[in-house]
Amino acid sequence: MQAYSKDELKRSIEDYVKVLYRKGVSEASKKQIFQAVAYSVKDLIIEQWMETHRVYEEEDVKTVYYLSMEFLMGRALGNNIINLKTNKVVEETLRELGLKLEDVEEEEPDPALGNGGLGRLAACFLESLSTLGYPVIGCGIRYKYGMFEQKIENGYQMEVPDDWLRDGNPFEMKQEEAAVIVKFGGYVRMTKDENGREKYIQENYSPVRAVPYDLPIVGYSNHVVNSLRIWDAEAIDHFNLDSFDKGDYLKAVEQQNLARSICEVLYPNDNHYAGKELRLKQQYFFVSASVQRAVLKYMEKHEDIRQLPEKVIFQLNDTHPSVTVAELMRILLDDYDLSWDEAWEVTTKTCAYTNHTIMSEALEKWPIDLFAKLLPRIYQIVEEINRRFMNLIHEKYHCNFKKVEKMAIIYNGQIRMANLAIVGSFSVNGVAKLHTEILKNQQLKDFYELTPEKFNNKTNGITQRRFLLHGNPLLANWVTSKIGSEWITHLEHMKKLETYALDPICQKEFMDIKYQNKVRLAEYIKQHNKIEVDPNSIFDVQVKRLHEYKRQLLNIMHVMYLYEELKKNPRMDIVPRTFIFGAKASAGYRRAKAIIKLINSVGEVVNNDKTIGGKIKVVFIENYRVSNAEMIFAAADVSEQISTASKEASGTGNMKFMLNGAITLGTMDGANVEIVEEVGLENAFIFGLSSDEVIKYELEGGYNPKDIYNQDLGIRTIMTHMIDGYYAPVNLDLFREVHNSLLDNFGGERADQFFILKDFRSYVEAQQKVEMAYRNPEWWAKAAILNVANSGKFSSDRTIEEYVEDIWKLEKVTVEL
Ligand code: 7GP
Repeated sequence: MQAYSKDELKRSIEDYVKVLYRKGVSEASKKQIFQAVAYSVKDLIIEQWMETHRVYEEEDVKTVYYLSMEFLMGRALGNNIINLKTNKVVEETLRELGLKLEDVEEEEPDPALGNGGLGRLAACFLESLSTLGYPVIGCGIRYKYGMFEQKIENGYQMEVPDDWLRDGNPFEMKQEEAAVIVKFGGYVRMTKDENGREKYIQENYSPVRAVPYDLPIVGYSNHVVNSLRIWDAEAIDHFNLDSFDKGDYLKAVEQQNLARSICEVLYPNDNHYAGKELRLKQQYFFVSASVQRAVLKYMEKHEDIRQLPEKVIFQLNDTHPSVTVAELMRILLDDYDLSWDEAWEVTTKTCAYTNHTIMSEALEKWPIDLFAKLLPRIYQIVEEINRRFMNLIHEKYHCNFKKVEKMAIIYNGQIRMANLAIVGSFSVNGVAKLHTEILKNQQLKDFYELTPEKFNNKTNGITQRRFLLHGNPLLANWVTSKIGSEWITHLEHMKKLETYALDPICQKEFMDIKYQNKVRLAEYIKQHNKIEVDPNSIFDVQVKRLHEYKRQLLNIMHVMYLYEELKKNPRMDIVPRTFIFGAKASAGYRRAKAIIKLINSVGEVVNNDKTIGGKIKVVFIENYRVSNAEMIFAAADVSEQISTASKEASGTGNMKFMLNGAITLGTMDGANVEIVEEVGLENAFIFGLSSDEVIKYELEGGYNPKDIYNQDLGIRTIMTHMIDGYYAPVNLDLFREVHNSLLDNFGGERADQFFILKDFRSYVEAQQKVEMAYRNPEWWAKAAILNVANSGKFSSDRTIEEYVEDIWKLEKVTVEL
């Protein structure tokens, strides 16, 4: 079937409700209706999915395998029906059944197989690849529990497991016949084959069965459906167990447990490395399964494995899948008998690596003993890669020890995954211009000097299908009414909106839409937070993972400052402001959790202080995730992008805000730099140290925040209120660590390492400019429209075309039905 009429869809929903739940539509719960609708939609997708596969087979296409530990997909139903262009039919059919599409969409669990930027970027990329008609397989892990659900209790974050598969996932398809075995542990035995060639055989290992589940990635209105392939681990069938034959009961049970544990849970760290053994198991598990499958698939149609790079690319999403380099080598050496040089040639033409952070605490390093024990054959190969690479370095730099220290893959008892990824890849890219420059000139300087041709920039992007068409239908329709619908697949067309930016009628229409979206968010806040916020106030929003470098602390300190000013002068004339936060903290990140508590404590005091007449409100949105993000972006006036310059590799939320007509208040960091380049400095609020200044201070060992503290009464007052019970009457120590971190060196950590006090006054000034600007409605409307109009560059379609052109070299396909 190609499309549904309303009657057909109605019948299909009725059938599914009956078959799945033995019920009629009127008796079914909303959740059951969601399942029935989703299955009906899947029936439409299937035809296109099969046809896409057929074309891929027939044309023997080159495919990119996008290897990622995280895919933060967000809900599928709403976007699938938009991309299938069947949303109107679904909406009307449901209405006739007495249901609202929005309510049915709300029943879908929000698949959260990712933490933040890196995982969401992967999701946008897959959607763009389908929309542009390029062959991709997203390869990841089918975590049983995704990102935890955040509950705020008494101002504290609590983590609740996210059992997203409880009711089953209607869109997924288990692919039993594509299962492969992944081997852990044991030892490697060397023998010789009949030609006297050395062979390495892993023995006495623990096998795990990797079974893929495929999810459809529907392109926009082009019949292309790619797959996200997420792997689940199963124990080997008992009766096939070697060890059972030998009566090794314990080993059999161990293998059961290994399989059970691997895909149990997503590690909730963002921009931070925890070094857990289970994490390495996860990495090797999904990498080995994906690479094995890719090679098997290739060999179905080709004779010579040495031509693999003509049809296959492995794109490594950060270093989490870096073992790909060694796993591919293993397969080429051990299974296909290539020589080392031949295998290395293939590998380094197939792998490409993207770096997503310069934060040093995110650098993955594995202790040799742990690594070698878990992956004995892979370790041998990494050692050999390192040995040969070190020879090269010694030769080139005449035994310069500094070079060895920086560039070695194995050093100081540890395996450095970034170095492995760089050495094993033909392409290394950063995710925004500034970030790539910092990689080349600082972080990865030595590698850049050795192989400059590998380095390139791919500024991130976002999909406008989800973050405007689905998330903000009012604005999407308005844009289409002005400039037509080409923007949906060619975001650069937004530029045509510029001519409307000065038109008073258009300005009013635009601001009315913003207002309605603010009303929608205000209702959500009323319902979830029991706080009344005024849709006429400025919605000033910071939503992203909680991290010190992202400086939510700077934001809330400004709120504390403003509150002090209001207390001193309750009649002070300010434009009412609603400060909106949303952020999950990694479960083990103590200081981040304290900052969440601080935000909530400040909110508690400010929101309930009658003397300030409701001029400022603070709202912390619980359980920030893709689904509520879509609504939040649509309602924002101010986009807070205030990371310490140099620390945010790109940011992608900044682009989503811009697309929805929020104005950036930010530092010259990550992709903010390019946002300003597009929209103009006059249509953004920029403040703070530049990345060069930050880097300079860091090289000098930091700065002394006490100088600022001693001179600035405003800062001193709010800091004192962190520890005098003003916001934490029962426990004066609650925020002491946060407070002290701004003033004192501690352990190896510099005082105020993220330059909060240093940037504070500049931030306050920028906030005052925001206030002034908002008082001029014409100016604000114009600037907001210009932000939308100049967001064209930030479509992930543009980013993907650049990857295709410079790195992947894929051909576009067309799928006809
Ligand atoms: C993030 C970066 O922090 C963010 O700036 C960027 O926009 C995003 O990747 C996509 O490129 N990094 C992570 O989420 C992360 O965990 C460590 O990086 C591996």
